[in-house]
Amino acid sequence: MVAATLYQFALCPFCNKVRAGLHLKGIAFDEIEVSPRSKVELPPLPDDAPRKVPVLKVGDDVVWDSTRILAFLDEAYPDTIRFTPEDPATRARAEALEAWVDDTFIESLPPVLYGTWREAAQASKIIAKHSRFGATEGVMVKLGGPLIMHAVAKRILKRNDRTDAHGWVGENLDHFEAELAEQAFVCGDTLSVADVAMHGALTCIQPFPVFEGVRSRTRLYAWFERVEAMKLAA
Ligand SMILES: N[C@@H](CCC(=O)N[C@@H](CS)C(=O)NCC(=O)O)C(=O)O
Repeated sequence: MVAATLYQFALCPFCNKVRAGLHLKGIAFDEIEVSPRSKVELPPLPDDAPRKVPVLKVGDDVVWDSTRILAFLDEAYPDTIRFTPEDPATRARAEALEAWVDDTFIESLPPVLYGTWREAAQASKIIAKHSRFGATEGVMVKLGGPLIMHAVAKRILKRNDRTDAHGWVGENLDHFEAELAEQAFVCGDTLSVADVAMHGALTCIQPFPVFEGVRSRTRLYAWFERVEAMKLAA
């Protein structure tokens, strides 16, 4: 089997989505932690590709963007669990929910992680535990990261005309839980890209206090653990 390499930031929700996908498919992969400022570790990319993570390299294939990467994995590893539903209506719903996670849910996260100075300071300690940077980059990421993210969090709230960050995430969790309803997975009996995206985003906030709001929701947390168990079993 050709080696797969994931270029990532450890606490990036889009990277955690791809990591979830790789684990669920049982694909072994190496991880390269990319420096947020220079991104020198990224493999050569075409001019029209954004210099962002995640990027996945499998043999000569270099794929960027978490949504494209999950679709690529279905094609490149046909003997593994499929994320893209065959039925057109289910597929459309799964892709719409995946886009909602990427565009709306993930957008609402920085304000609850870094919205107040207290949260930003706490985040700095959590990031120090989870990031894997060298000395200089490490200081920048652990101290500079939360400072920058605090400003980003304020901009996000303003852009979305929101003042209550935690209330906003709560509404989003309500929305996903309502879509999940009594089903095993958000699009029915079978796992799809929508589950992979949401699981990745939630894994990313697992070390933060806001994850308590996930743990306390019985149905949502049971779903989270169901997907987690599939990752471990693959
Ligand atoms: N739509 C992309 C979004 C990727 C993205 O925004 N990645 C962020 C990290 S969470 C990034 O690399 N930011 C670095 C930068 O913009 O310079 C995906 O799904 O992969």
